[in-house]
Amino acid sequence: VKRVPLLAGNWKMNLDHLQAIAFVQKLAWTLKDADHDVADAEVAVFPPFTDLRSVQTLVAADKLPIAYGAQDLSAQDSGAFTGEISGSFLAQLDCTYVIIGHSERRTLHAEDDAQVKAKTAAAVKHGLVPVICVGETAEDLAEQGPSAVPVAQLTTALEGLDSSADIVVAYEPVWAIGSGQAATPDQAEQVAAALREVIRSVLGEDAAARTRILYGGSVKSSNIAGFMREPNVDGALIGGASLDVAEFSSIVRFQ
Ligand code: G2H
Repeated sequence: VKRVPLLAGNWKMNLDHLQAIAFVQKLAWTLKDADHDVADAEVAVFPPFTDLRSVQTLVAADKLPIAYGAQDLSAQDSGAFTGEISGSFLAQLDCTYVIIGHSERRTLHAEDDAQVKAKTAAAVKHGLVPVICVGETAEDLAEQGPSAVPVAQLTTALEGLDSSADIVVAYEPVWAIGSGQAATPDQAEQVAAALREVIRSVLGEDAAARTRILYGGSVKSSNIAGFMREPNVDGALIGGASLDVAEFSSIVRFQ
């Protein structure tokens, strides 16, 4: 199975609606100028909710080779959940993806593995591809080694999913996020291999072979190639470095 690399920009709470339009247009021009082929690497952006409608319009109007998704969703379909966003709303905006369980959600919004599991199920139910984020803190790393926490997080998130579910997994060691201190390609590979084993044992061989596992945490144009050489790393989730069109474009063209 050939897994098409996925280079995904997590904007976090950056770029308002006008900035998002300018960014996506400029990104599309840059990729076109570089003759970027989506068969070689898929490009996705994850803007704030309030930008998604504009991004949808822009991508659809010019058939841009840029996928997009949201940074979170509700585990519920609808109802009295003030401030929450349903997966059905995201599906109507033609989102392909939705990030689930980013460490900032886990830490700042106390999202636990049970919620991540419920949100993963909701995403799949609404036809969205969940980008399930897992990763250990520096403390976890010191106490339990590199794979234990991400493996446990992913095992819970995948419980009850159909083996045909289309998912993406992002390994983001918390100590590497926004710190400038990325994991080494070796470290990323070791955990990605363990996560692929989890997918194999919970969802089966086909799912393990086709599912893309991303590395995230201080990825930039100068270190992307090392990660992409690893057999179990199929792309990256990029925060800070995805907010600059030139930098993000050169990450996308990592070869
Ligand atoms: C990790 C990553 C994107 P950054 O949060 O999800 O951010 O690349 O800024 O470390």
